[in-house]
Amino acid sequence: MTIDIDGPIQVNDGPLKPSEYAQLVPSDPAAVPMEELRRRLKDDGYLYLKGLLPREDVLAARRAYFSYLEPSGVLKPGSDPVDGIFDASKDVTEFPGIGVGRLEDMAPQAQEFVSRALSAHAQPWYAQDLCKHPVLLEFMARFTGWGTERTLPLERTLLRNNIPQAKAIGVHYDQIFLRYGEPTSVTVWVPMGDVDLRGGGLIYLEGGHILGKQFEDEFTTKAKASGLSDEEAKSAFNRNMLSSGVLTDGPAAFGREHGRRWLVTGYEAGDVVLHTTYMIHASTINNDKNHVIRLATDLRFVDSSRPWDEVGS
Ligand SMILES: O=C(O)CCC(=O)C(=O)O
Ligand SMILES: [Fe+2]
Repeated sequence: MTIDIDGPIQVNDGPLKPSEYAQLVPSDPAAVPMEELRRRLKDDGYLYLKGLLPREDVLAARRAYFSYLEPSGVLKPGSDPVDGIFDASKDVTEFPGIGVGRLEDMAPQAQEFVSRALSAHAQPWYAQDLCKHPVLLEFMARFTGWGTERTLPLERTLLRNNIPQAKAIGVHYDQIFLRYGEPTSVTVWVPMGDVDLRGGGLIYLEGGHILGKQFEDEFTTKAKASGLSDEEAKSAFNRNMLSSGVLTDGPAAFGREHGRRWLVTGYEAGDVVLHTTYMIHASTINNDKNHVIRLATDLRFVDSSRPWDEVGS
């Protein structure tokens, strides 16, 4: 990876040293055969598809989102909503992320911001036009081999805005949140807009899908050894992991502890990254020099002919 000319990549527990990260490797969906794309997801735990979706369709959703949130005062006055520029004269704590604290305890402006960020999930420009984008559905049906009938996008999605400097999601793998389903679901992370290398993008632990599976197996073995049934082991796992929802908040220390690098990149609208259910990932702190708010969503696809997580969070 090239030298940091623009400052370090920041995560929750500080900067990553250049030796602690490497490039997330892109794949061109128009040029690489499907078999090879499948092999990459299986072998690497992730598949970073450049330009899968039409850029203008992703930007239309970004524009609609920020127009919808604009009344909360989050955007720089006079800026174009599609750019999603944060009003840097305001304090980040005035714009809490989803799930941070209780609505009724917030100031009116924060309440408006969070309520809009939540109700955005139900708007047609998101729930239909983006989440059910025909290019995405068609690609996933072919890629998984489940076909259009069985390829089910879960209604439960998480559309997250990352305001500059706000805390990022900690280190986790998604099976933690999908515990009641088989581990065959695939997450599609969709950046909704361009994300600078320092703009708060998702990062993946090199070989993280193998480590995630090890965590899971070790826990299950321990739970079984202590006499728990499969179901009891699952709910013990939930209690254990979901108390915070993540393995740890700090990617830098986690990477060092496990002797692995984080795979990083800047993203463009239209890119998506698929990852498997044990793949370990986190987000970086949004340090975008132009105060661009990072917007992205996690979409999950399951085989509807198999048991899948209908109850989890
Ligand atoms: O958008 C983020 O910061 C986190 C996304 C994520 O964890 C996922 O897509 O599984
Ligand atoms: Fe995740």
